[in-house]
Amino acid sequence: MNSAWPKEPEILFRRHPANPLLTARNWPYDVNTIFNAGAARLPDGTTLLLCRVEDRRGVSHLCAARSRNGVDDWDVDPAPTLLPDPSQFPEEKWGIEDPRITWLPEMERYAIVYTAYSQAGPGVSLALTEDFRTFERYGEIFPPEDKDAALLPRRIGDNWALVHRPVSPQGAHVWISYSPDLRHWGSHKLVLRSRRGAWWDAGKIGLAVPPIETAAGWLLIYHGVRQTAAGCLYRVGLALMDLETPEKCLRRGDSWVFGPEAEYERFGDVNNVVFPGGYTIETDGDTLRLYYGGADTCVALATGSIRQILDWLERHGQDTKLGID
Ligand code: BMA
Repeated sequence: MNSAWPKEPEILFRRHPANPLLTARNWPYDVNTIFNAGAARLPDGTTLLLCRVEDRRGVSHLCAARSRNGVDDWDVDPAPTLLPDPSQFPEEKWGIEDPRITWLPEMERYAIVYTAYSQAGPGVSLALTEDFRTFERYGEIFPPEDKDAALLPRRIGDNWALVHRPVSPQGAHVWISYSPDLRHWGSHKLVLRSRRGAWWDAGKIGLAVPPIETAAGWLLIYHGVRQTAAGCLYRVGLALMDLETPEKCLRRGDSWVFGPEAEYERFGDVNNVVFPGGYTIETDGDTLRLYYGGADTCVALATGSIRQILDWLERHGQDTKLGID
């Protein structure tokens, strides 16, 4: 057989047999759906998922679930952990969504970057926390329309770096911006363009989980959206950014590496969506646990090997700055 035309796709992410891990049925109070969680491994080894919870008005808030093994026996906060606060932050009027969590060693706190859904559209907001019980809100750091944002865990040179996805009439591409203090942002650079035409990531792309630092570069797991006659298809692809100049894309995979296949990914409030928002790394330093929303209705888990993912990018990635369009 010609190895250039393999019969089977290379599997980089394997679904956990316990999927879906969390649904509205696991919730201690009445909600519509649970999905799109950010993730953190706490110092005692506990996995914390900060889930997006949509109430029966359609407005979202965030709620924490903790588990010793990151798979089952979840201890869900008995009431919302972080509610929209439109009296102080009017940009949160229609809810807060899709958190991404980064531990900042310099601040000794977690940064939660989330979507604030305002009457002017979705923007990017930031809060810091030590314990996921009390939060210091920084408010909206990027105005609408912007979302799918996460902080890098350390400064690049003197500045913090935020990967995000502003939308312009020219498209929805991934950008990086820099700040000395997490409040004032500038030096905006285009990182990764959505492709065009028939591509799986044509039109709209966005950062999935916070960039993962590896010896080869920042591993960027992103989602791509394809519009079809039956609605949108959300899939996941890979890119690699330079460690000290993260706006520089070193490699970008052509094909998606994870897409909606299981029933809980194909059918839900929004069909055909896999939407990773958080990851943890197992103690072997290689096994990646990717937590993702399925069909805007549940939280699920897939695991992969960082070594294998980087090897795939080496073999299949295009050596390109901005990708093919
Ligand atoms: C995106 C975000 C996600 C959602 C996805 C599919 O625009 O709003 O929260 O999972 O659409 O509906």
